[in-house]
Amino acid sequence: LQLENGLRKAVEQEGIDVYYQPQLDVFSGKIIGFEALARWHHPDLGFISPDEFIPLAEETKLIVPLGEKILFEACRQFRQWMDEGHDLERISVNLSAIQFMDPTIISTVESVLRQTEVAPEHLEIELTESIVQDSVQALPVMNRMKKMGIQLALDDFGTGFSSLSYLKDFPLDTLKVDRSFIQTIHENEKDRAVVDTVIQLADRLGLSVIAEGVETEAQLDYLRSRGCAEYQGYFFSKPLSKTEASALLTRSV
Ligand code: G
Ligand code: G
Ligand code: MN
Ligand code: NA
Repeated sequence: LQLENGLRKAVEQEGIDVYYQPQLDVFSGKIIGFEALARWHHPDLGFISPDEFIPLAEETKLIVPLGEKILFEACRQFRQWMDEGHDLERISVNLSAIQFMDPTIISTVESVLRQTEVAPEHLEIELTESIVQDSVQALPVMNRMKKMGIQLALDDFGTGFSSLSYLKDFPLDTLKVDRSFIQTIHENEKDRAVVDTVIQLADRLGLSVIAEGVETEAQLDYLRSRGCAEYQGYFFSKPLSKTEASALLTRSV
């Protein structure tokens, strides 16, 4: 309950920050975009992981106002970077199932894009499997987002109970290969087989692929050898504060 009250306060008082993890072109090494990730520095308890507070925000429905603030701030920051002359393709934002199923989601996204003047093509929404599993509810929302021109990515692909029918039936643009497969590429033939297959499958279906959780040069080399076009991970950078991310962009011009 203490944590819940703290979270409510943090949502009201802008106590939750948005961090940005660079996404890169595997071949050119260019920064093509960022994934927005929520960070909470509790005044007494210190850093609290999103793995802890996002589920709490979902239970308490605080995820709806919190998610809207994160989306707005991420788009506002993206707009600022573009205005500063950085040539980025996208800002990726995670949505939880509760946000996605909320009847206000479409008007929220429309309003944020309008206010921040971000073209919908630059916004990528990351969907979890728990969203797409409820296809009766999710599909119409996905279709409306798609029609608006927003990009849709399936996060943590390959974990849980991913069904291939999602790929066939849903208007997805991108698969995000879960980091669990990337991290043992060099130890585990089976993980290599999964990664190779996801890359080929995406290619055949006309989807983009991004590898998550790339931590070593060897992993990056492997992905390059397999034609995986994009990656993110600690090898290049952990998620950064907006100040750190801005400095990184300025340095890499
Ligand atoms: O940033 P980190 O890897 O610690 O995030 C842990 C989990 O929290 C990941 O599954 C990530 O997708 C989720 N997460 C981080 N930020 C957000 C957010 O803004 N919204 C939602 N819905 N999930 C987030
Ligand atoms: O579920 P989702 O993919 O949104 O989770 C993203 C989370 O993964 C973020 O919390 C981020 O901090 C974490 N992350 C990003 N890159 C790496 C990495 O290279 N290694 C590990 N272990 N975690 C990473
Ligand atoms: Mn994600
Ligand atoms: Na993921």
